[in-house]
Amino acid sequence: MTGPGTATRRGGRRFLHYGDLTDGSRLVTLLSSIRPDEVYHLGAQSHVRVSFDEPEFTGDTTGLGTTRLLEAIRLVGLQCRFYQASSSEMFGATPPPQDEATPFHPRSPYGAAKVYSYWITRNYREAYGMFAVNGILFNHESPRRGETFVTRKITRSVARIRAGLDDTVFLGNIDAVRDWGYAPEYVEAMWRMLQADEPRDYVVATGTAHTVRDFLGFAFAHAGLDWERHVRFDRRYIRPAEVDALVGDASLARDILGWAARTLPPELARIMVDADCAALDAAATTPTGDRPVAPAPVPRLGTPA
Ligand code: F7E
Repeated sequence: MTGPGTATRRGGRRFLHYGDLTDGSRLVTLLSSIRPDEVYHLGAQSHVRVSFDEPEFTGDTTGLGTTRLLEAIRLVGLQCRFYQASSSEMFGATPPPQDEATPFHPRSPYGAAKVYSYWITRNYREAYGMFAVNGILFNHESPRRGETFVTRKITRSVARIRAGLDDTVFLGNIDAVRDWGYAPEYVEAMWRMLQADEPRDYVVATGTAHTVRDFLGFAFAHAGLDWERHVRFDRRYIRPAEVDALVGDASLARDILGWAARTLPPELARIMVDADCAALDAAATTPTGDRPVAPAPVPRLGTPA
């Protein structure tokens, strides 16, 4: 909610409301007029590299923004359920596998701000009895992923190289290990957390470990390309402190929520490459002015596991 606003649905229509996580009084007026049953707090300055350049803004939005939202709920007297988008970045330097009992050791202003938000969410649960939960989500991707995050940067480059529009993509540390899942499945996990009988915090992850190098292999190979011919190193993408390895253990989510990841990184890379290639092909055959600006829609979810 640092941008144009929140969405509410009444009578089949969706409303966007302006609001900002740095504007506490606006959050109060918004919540008192919407009176939601469920609040999914996903707003943040969410780019880890950018958080080193804008640490204060990141702390204000990603950290204090959560307190403003929780406090607005409390002041309005809402009985709503609250979801906090906590992050695997909170684990930072603590080695994998990481679960709900793993100690935090954040390695960026973003990770530190998320740790603050995690604890303020728990504090409102314990102090005021709010149904407030932390979903500790590991990296979750889709064709809608922002273009500056590494998976989408790669799949977009694959599409452009395949189309002859580019030849090279510049990356930083390709030895970093991540646990990449498919975002629509993770949204389902978020929803399940708010339907549970008791408020608890959950790790959401696939439990698989891949390097950025692996993801390059999956994405380029899907387009019949050799990534080593097209990838160059650029030190500007190196972070002052790196998170070397994140691999989640989502056993609790499986046992209590009945949730498990279904899409693993090789398939995820194929979904994203296909969407970026299709968007580029559509742009090439659509008259200027009518060109699509968004990537292809994410496929609908099947029956939950
Ligand atoms: O980087 C390395 C980079 O920016 C992944 C956010 O959604 O997930 C995300 O955070 C890895 C890092 O995501 C480039 O150094 C190499 O090791 O895609 P990313 P992230 O930092 O893991 C967590 C769960 C969140 O909560 C965050 O909000 O890839 N890497 N070369 C690169 N990363 C980027 N962005 N660009 C590169 O050129």
